[in-house]
Amino acid sequence: MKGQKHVQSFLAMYIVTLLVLQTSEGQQLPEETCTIQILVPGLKGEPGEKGPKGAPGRPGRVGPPGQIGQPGLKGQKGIMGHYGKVGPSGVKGIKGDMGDPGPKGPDGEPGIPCECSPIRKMIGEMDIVVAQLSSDLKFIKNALPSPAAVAGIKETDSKVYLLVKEEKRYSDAERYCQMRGGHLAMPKDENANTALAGYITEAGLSRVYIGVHDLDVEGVFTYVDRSPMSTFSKWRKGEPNNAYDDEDCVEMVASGEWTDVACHPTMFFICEFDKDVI
Ligand SMILES: [Ca+2]
Ligand SMILES: [Ca+2]
Repeated sequence: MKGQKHVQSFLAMYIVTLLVLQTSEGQQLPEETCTIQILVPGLKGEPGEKGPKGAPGRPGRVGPPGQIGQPGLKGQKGIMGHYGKVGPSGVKGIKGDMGDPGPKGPDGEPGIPCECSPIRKMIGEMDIVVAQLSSDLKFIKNALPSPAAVAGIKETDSKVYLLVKEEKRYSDAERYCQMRGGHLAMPKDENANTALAGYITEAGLSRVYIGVHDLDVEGVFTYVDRSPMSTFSKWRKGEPNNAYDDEDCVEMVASGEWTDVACHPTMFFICEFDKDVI
């Protein structure tokens, strides 16, 4: 058995040597390539010295996320940013005070001498007439939408009276006068009452509403502009009698006397206007 094992080892060495020779083909081999060397394994040697320190290993795996840190201290104030866009226009402001008067201008050219003082005087008088006519025209435009219904226009120093030949109830008559800037006629003294009576007679009328009533408090007559009747009245004898407990308005007859009558019948009437108002 021992001899057989020895032969096997020999054969193994032989094959190894052949393999070494085959791998050396193509290289510059020495002349003695045909020499066969038989290699026999030697005894196990002594352990070698400790080798040098190896290279560092590869990095380890990524660890788990850390805990949330504590909030840091507040930083310092930053520098001012850019200006923003221009905003929309504001509302219009209140008008300012008037400025100081400007400097005096240069003197004008001297005028042409003439004898024109009489002409100037005439022009001045015409200006006054024109102003009066303009005022009258303005009044007529306002007061006379239907001139055919007007029996006449009369005036005293302070009043203008309009005789209206349209039959209206008391309240409608007063409204008609108010729409034109006046009231039903309010005779407050003998002169005014006499003038009104004359207008009624001239116009051929027998009776008209005037601006007197006791609609607010029975028996207490006032003017239609709510001014009290203090010193003057012109009641006909036996009036006011509040007949049928239904007479709260007042008419003037052609003689100038007053009578309390009901307010709902329709009749002609007289409006009055203050001259300084028209
Ligand atoms: Ca009455
Ligand atoms: Ca009466």
